[in-house]
Amino acid sequence: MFKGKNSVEDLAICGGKPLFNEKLHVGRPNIGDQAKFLDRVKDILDRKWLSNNGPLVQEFEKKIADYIGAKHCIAMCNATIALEITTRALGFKGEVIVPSFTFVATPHSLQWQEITPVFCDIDPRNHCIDPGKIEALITPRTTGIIGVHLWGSACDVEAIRSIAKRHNLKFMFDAAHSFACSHNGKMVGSFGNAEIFSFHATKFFNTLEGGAVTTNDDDLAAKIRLMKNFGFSGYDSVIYIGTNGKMNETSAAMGLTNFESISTFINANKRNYTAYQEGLRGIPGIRLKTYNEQEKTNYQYIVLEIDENVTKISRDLLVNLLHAENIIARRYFYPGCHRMEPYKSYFPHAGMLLPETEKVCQKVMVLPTGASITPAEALMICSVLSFAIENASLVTKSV
Ligand code: T4K
Repeated sequence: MFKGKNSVEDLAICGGKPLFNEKLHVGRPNIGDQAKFLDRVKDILDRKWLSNNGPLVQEFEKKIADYIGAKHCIAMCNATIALEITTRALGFKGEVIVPSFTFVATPHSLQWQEITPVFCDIDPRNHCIDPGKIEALITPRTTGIIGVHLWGSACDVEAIRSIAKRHNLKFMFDAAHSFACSHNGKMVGSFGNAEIFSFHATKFFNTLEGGAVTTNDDDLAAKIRLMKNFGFSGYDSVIYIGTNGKMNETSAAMGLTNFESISTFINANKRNYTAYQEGLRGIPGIRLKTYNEQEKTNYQYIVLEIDENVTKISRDLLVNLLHAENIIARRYFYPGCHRMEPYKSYFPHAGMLLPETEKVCQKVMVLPTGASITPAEALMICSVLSFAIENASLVTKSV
C-alpha cells in the first residue's frame, strides 16, 4: 500500500497496479446514435455542401434557439472564437471585468484584441464572479463585464445586470459550461447582451469542436453573423473586420445527433452525481458542489473542494494518487488565469485582490463523469479517496 516514493505510478494502492485498467477521464465525449451521425455525414458528402451556412448548421441553430428560448443562435467553430467575435461586436475595448477563476479562453479572447481583462474575485459558494466586488474595479476605461456561469450553474445575473445598467456597461456571459441549465426558471442563453456556449468534445453535449452565441438582440445577431464570415455582407462586399468562425456541416451533424440524446446524457451525469453524493457522504474534508434542485442543470462536472486541514493530505497529493489508479482527476482552473502568462507578468500582484480565487484554486478537484463512467466506478473512485484520507499519515510519510 502506497509503497512507492518516486513517481505517480509508484503510488498505486494495489502494489503498483492501477485499480482501473483503462484511464477514466474528465471530459470523455458523449456520443449519440453513431448510425444516425454516419447517415448525416453521408448526406453531407452526397450534397457536397460542407461548410458556409449549410443546411445542417441552419437546422442546428434553429434547434438550439428553440430549446433555450433565445431569438437568435449563431453556431461557431468553437466558444473561444465566439467570445472573440461577440466581445468585438459589442464594442468592448479598454478594460473588461472578468473572473480569473475560469478557463483561460475567457481572458485570452479579450487580450487577443488588446483589451485588458480586469480580474474580479469570486463568490466561494458558487465559484462565479462576485457581483459585490465588481463596482470597485470600474474605471473610465471599463466597457463591459463578462460573467462566467461555471460548472452547470449560473452567475448572479440580476446583480450583474443592475451594476451594468447603473454604469452604462454592456454585459455578457461565458456559458461554456451551462448549456441546458436554467436560472430562476429561465434557460441560460438569453441573459445579458449575449451568451456563449461551448460544444467542445469534452462538454456533455458536443459537436466535435463547436460553440454558439445566443442573443435576443436582432442587430447584434446580424453583426455577429457577418463577423463570423470575415465580415462579408454580400459576394464582394465586406463591412466589418471579421474572422472565420463558421461551424462546418460535420459538426452540425454531430450536434443534431447528440441533441437527440441530450436527456440520456444528462440522466447519466445525474446518476453518477447521485453515486458520488452517496460515496462521498461522511468522508471528512470533502465537499461536493451542490446544485439547486429547482433549476435545470447538466451535472457535467463533479466538483470537489478539499479542505486539507481536515483531510491531512493535500489536494495535489490526492490528485496524484488518483492518477496512479488511472483516475485522471483535474484541478480546473488551477492556478487561476492571473497566475498564467501574460497576465502573471502584467499583473504580478493580482492575487492580493483575489483572495477567494486563490483559496478555491488550491482546493478544487474535478472527477470523471459522463456516459462512459458507471455509478459503480464513481463509488470506487470515492473509496480510493476515502482510503487515502483514512490513511493520510501513511501516505504523506511514504512520498
Ligand atoms: N470558457 C470556459 C469557461 C471553458 O471551460 C472553455 C473550455 C471555453 C470557454 C472555451 O471553449 P472552446 O473554445 O474549447 O469551445 C478542456 C477543453 O478543451 C476546453 O474546451 C474546456 N473549456 C476545458 C475546461 O477543458 P483541457 O486543456 O483540459 O483539455 P484536455 O485535452 O486536457 O482534455 C480534457 C480531458 O478530456 C482529457 O483528460 C481527455 C478527455 N478527452 C478530450 C478530448 C478532446 C477525450 O477523452 N476525448 C477527446 O476527444 O481543456
